[in-house]
Amino acid sequence: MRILVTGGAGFIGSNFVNATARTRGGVEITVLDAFTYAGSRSSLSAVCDAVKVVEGDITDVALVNELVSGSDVVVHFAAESHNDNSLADPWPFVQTNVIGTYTLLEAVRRYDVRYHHVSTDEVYGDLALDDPTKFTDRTPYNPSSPYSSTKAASDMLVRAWVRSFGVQATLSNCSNNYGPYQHIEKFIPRQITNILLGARPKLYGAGKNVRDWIHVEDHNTAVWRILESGSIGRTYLIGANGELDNQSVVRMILELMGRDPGDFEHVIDRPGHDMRYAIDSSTMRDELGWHPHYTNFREGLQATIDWYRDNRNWWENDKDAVEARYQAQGA
Ligand code: NAD
Ligand code: TDX
Repeated sequence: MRILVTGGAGFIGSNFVNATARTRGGVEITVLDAFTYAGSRSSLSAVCDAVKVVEGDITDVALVNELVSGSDVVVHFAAESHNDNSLADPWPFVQTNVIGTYTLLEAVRRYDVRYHHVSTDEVYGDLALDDPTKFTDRTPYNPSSPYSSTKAASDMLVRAWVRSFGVQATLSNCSNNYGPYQHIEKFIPRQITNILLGARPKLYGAGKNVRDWIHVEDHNTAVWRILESGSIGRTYLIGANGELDNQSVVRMILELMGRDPGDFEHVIDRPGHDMRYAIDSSTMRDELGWHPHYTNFREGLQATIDWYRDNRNWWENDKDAVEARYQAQGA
């Protein structure tokens, strides 16, 4: 199988490429990545001999056509992925998430190539803290931020290309991922690296917002299960029953790193901040027989802390720029 992985140098994509190269000998992997601030060659250093890496943009029609025509499957991870950045400057989100997805869809349509679209639970908007329901594939779309609205738009394009043109596509909407190689602008790595450098973790607002955490490797085993057994046109929700409020996560990180669990600061809240995400992943479990492996969040978090402690050279050159961006936002 020849697989084209867009965004394969980012957080989830690089974990997908590393795991695939390690465990699936018959798969020929090509990565297409623009190496924005979020992409890193060093995330692929363990597999660089086994993987072809192409630096390029998913909106480049000629390049996308060339790479898609030589592939059996496309797995589309590439995106602008950070909500805070989308509030500061939405345009790259429209360009990459909407036009980029459109460009890939036109290519897989032309060359009749199987396509999997990686999306987010944020397309469903948010839930109240006391809402007993969770997101399902029947929950109406109601995105809040420029980021989530462009992901929602890209999902709609995929569904239309399936129905109108018979494109062989599946979709997945996953909850918040954590694990190695996540950019330090994101919540968990930002707090771990702050503590490693002697700074205090920063909690937006009161910190009562809830995220439904899943280990990145579990997300990726689910993507493989969908590629192998999913039904064309279907949307699969991926989650691991990992709901926790942000303040509890910060306290756990501090405790696991041997610090006072109350030693964090409250900073200005994110505008339009979604309150709670929660995924009902029973279709993945009951129909596709997928189950998450990392069911103990505390253990997964400890391993993630150890990874950032042991791989300082992977992140420390980015830290000043990331914190300068936050400081400009008051966060
Ligand atoms: P990331 O920001 O870490 O990585 C994105 C990658 O895409 C980077 O390597 C970047 O260089 C590349 N890229 C960006 N624009 C590009 C372009 N125009 N052309 C080619 N490459 C480009 O993101 P991530 O957290 O790994 O997320 C991957 C996917 O998973 C995204 O589609 C995201 O919406 C989705 N997702 C993420 C999460 C999460 O918790 N991180 C949860 C659910 C879904
Ligand atoms: O310093 C911080 N302090 C803080 O309290 C940061 C960076 C975040 N937060 C809060 C905001 C959120 O409630 O932590 C929570 C998680 O924040 P992010 O890591 O920015 O993730 P989120 O906005 O939930 O979106 C993530 O999950 C869904 C990914 O970035 C998206 O790509 C994915 O689609």
